[in-house]
Amino acid sequence: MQEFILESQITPEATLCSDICSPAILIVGKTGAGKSTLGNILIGQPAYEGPFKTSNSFYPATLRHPACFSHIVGNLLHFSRFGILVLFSLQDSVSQECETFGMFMADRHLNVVDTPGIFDTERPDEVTLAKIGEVVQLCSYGIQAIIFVLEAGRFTAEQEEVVRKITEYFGPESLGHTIVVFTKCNIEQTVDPSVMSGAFNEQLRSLLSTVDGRWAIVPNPDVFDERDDVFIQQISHIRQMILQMMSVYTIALFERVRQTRETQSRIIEEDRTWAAQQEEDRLRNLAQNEALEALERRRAEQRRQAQQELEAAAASGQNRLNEQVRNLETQAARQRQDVEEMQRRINNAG
Ligand SMILES: Nc1nc2c(ncn2[C@@H]2O[C@H](COP(=O)(O)OP(=O)(O)O)[C@@H](O)[C@H]2O)c(=O)[nH]1
Ligand SMILES: [Mg+2]
Repeated sequence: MQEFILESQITPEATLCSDICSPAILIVGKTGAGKSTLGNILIGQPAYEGPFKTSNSFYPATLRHPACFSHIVGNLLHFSRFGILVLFSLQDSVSQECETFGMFMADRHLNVVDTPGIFDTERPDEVTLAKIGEVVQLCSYGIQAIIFVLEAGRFTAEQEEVVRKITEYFGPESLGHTIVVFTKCNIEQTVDPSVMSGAFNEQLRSLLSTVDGRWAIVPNPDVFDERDDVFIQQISHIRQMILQMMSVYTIALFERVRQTRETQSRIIEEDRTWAAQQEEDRLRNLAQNEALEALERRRAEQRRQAQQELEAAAASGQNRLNEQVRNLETQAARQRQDVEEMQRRINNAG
């Protein structure tokens, strides 16, 4: 039987992503996986009406929380400048930012950070990861745990891609701080997690072994009451795993991962620029050679034409000369005949 951990308590100075003055628990995963719902449950608040806004959140509920209230008032003022209150825009803007709420868990103060979803249709993953990176920079007390939220069911190629992207972003060491949790499980799986694990496929088993088998089930709040033993037991299991992490994933480590990633990106970029330059040079040389060859061909053609014209001119000059010679010969023959005729007449007259 698991040892139950006392309900956590949301701290009065709950904040929206500022001043993260204790170790953080990052909740990451795909949009709609159930991250915000889990965030609320972890800080001991109603699943859909806690300060983390879920797709089910309704504004009057969130307005009850003072920290959300000030944030929302800020948004209202912003929108009211245009003379219109677009309430649903608030939800859009809020869900795309990281949100943080502090809490005590077994006398330790921790900050739960809900992050925008990877694979969001609204914006590219690079932007989402950059947002997560910004908030991680604020976690000067390190990251106690990264909770990876996956929807139960077949472990899809897309989920595998989410895991790859996040692991690549946080670096391989982060796996030592990762807990995989499954949402949207059925009653049978939630009551008896071995039903769930019995159906894990090879890829999922391999992922879970990289996180030292840290996985848990988030009970469906639509089915299980927060006071239900199954609910308490599963959430306590998650809290226990969080608290059992020996060290925090420090920002220095994240910084190193970030620098390595940036160096790799720079090298890739430099390689790409170099390859592009090479290609440009190759094309320029090719163009130059082709231009030279074309010039050479044109000159050869000009020379050939000139030669032809010369020969044609010479040939026509010769013809004209031959014609003149023939004419002269004809004239000479005629004159000889005339002389002979004249001679004959003279002889006859004599
Ligand atoms: N069936 C089921 N639905 C859930 C569960 N957790 C969250 N949801 C629903 O999934 C939707 C998205 O939840 P939300 O926490 O906003 O997801 P997020 O985008 O990852 O923050 C909401 O409609 C929730 O009601 C769960 O364990 N089971
Ligand atoms: Mg959310």
